[in-house]
Amino acid sequence: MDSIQIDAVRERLSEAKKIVVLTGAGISAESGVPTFRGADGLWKNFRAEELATPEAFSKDPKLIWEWYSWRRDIISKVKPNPAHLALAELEEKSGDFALVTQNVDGLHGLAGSKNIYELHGNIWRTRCLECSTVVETRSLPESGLPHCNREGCKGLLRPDIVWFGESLPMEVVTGAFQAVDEADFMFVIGTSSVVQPAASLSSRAKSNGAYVVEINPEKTPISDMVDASFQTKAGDTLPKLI
Ligand code: BV8
Ligand code: ZN
Repeated sequence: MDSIQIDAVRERLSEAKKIVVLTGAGISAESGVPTFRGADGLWKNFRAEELATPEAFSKDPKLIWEWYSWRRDIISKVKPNPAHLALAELEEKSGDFALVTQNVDGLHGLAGSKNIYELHGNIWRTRCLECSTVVETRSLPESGLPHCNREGCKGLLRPDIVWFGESLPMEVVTGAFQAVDEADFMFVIGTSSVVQPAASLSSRAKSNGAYVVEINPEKTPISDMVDASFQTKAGDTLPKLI
């Protein structure tokens, strides 16, 4: 990775008025959380697209809760990595900063980030199918399915996560899109940029004149469109830039 590009991006970053960051599963990879489409992305040979749907849940809620409890177990044992921490530090130093994440692992919040838009929900929250109450549910029953403990309601709980085919929470989308529309600098870190509408945010920022920087060891559909692309791990480059 050439130091000229590092200096150029550091320069741009220091002049930025409104910074927006989009992250995906890749930023948590160095914490030990499997990504969705990487080599370690499978669980019992299922792909996320087959499990993360309302149809899959209504067909076999036990299987889907097994998948989420497997992921919860992994996430409960990991901690934020230098990339998460660098973003929290950048927010501290910046005036106007927004972090838009596709991740549901909550690691950005643990790292100290404040202004976070969780586009796809959060793995630690559950939502009742009957009364729609959303609560943080750290532990799941040893056996059987989790049910609502609100007075008089016995509804089945589902993860408070946006599945394929489901719309994203309006207030989160509105806030995230506004941050992207106003930004003059955008980081896109650790995402394969295939899942919509998150994947459209980088070109949206670019068309508004923002300087867009991608950090991803692999090329993605946006790599040729961005202003600077570091084909490295987030943990290697982000701390150097910040
Ligand atoms: C919606 C929750 C409509 C699950 C997730 C065609 C057919 C069918 C559907 C569609 C279609 N075209 C568009 C759609 C819609 C669909 C979609 O985009 N499908 C894709 C697959 C084509 N989108 C939706 O359904 C969305 N909803 O559109 O609603 C609507 C509108 C109005 C009213 C009603 C309905 C909902 C999308 C949300 C789905 N939920 N997650 C869960 O997490 O349990 S998506 C899932 O993928 C995760 O959230 C994940 O965050 C997201 C994106 O993946 P990435 O984060 O990018 O992770 P990935 O593994 O792919 O890539 C990791 C990257 O990191 C890699 O590039 C790798 O190189 C890099 N990396 C690895 N190590 C490092 C690293 N980078 C840096 N450092 C490292 N160390
Ligand atoms: Zn309920």
